[in-house]
Amino acid sequence: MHPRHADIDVQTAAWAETFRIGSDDLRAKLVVQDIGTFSARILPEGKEEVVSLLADFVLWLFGVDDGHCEEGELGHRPGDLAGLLHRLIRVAQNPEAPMMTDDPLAAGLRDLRLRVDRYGTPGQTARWIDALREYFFSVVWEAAHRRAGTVPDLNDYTLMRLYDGATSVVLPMLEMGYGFELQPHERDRTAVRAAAEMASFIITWDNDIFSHHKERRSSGYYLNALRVLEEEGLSPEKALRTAIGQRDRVMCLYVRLAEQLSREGSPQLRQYVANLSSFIRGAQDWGISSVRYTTPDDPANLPPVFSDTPTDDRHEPLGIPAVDWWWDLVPAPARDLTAAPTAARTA
Ligand code: 3E9
Ligand code: MG
Ligand code: MG
Ligand code: MG
Repeated sequence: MHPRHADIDVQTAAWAETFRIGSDDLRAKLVVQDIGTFSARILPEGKEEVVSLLADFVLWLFGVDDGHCEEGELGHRPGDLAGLLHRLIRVAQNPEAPMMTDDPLAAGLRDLRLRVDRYGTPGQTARWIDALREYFFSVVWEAAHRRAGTVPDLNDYTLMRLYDGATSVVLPMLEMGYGFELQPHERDRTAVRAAAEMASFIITWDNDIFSHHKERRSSGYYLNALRVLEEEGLSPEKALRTAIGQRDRVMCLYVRLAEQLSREGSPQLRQYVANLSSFIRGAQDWGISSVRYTTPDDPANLPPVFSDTPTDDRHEPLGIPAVDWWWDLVPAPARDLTAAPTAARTA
């Protein structure tokens, strides 16, 4: 965790008040959810100003995701939501445009954009805005399901979840945090993009597992991997075991791919992969500890520690067409030569 986590957490609460992010009720909840600490876990050795920037940005994202999508009226009106989100993109692109001048989220976004300019390159700023657009696009899809009361199938859900957890929009800030720029020819390599997608999958599947208690009890529509699996006919217990097995299998693949990329890549790529790993771990540590998901009055029965043994370590695609190609990128692990004579012959 970044050593300045406590101060950063206090500053983020103050930032939310200054810009009046979310309704008074929502803001009162967000400011005690350790969002500054979350950012300090994601960037343990990052530049303090960027840790603070990421913390404010994550709080802002919850202002959108909780305030407009999951708890607000627009979450049931995908067309109107798309309009609002397009206007916000314009504010991020051209903060000087006299638009949404009375809107607190727009004012907060203008401030974030100024700080992104200070710590990022023009290319990183552009990517941050593009990633914001892909996050917005996915929450509009989610809103269409919310309005219809439908649950997407596992393939559609996986595709949506690679973006609607807002994980990809954090990635440019990881580079800013450590003051480097991954060059496009490396970042856009299929294997490097796959590593980032795997990190998104793991972070959002973990979130779906940790936030299920909170989400299931919400009065309205909710969507997470457990609900998708239950909708496909699994019992709640089997859905939980399946989701954990899926994230473990992707985690095993991610670990192998991360090693491969770190071995063959530039120093910047090594740093990027290390950042993805810190993001995964930071999201886990925050997810099991924040009062967002569990409180003494309303415990979510989350694990206090993590296992280092996967429940499922098979090097085998999950049967989700949108991501099954991930397994083509990494050779299967060498078999244990002592396990069985057949294994020894084929190894
Ligand atoms: C997460 O999904 C929604 C994002 C907008 C939250 C902002 C967080 C990040 C950008 C960092 C990634 C961290 C994650 C995914 C926790 P969801 O299920 O709506 O989050 P919730 O907290 O309500 O379970
Ligand atoms: Mg959400
Ligand atoms: Mg949510
Ligand atoms: Mg969740």
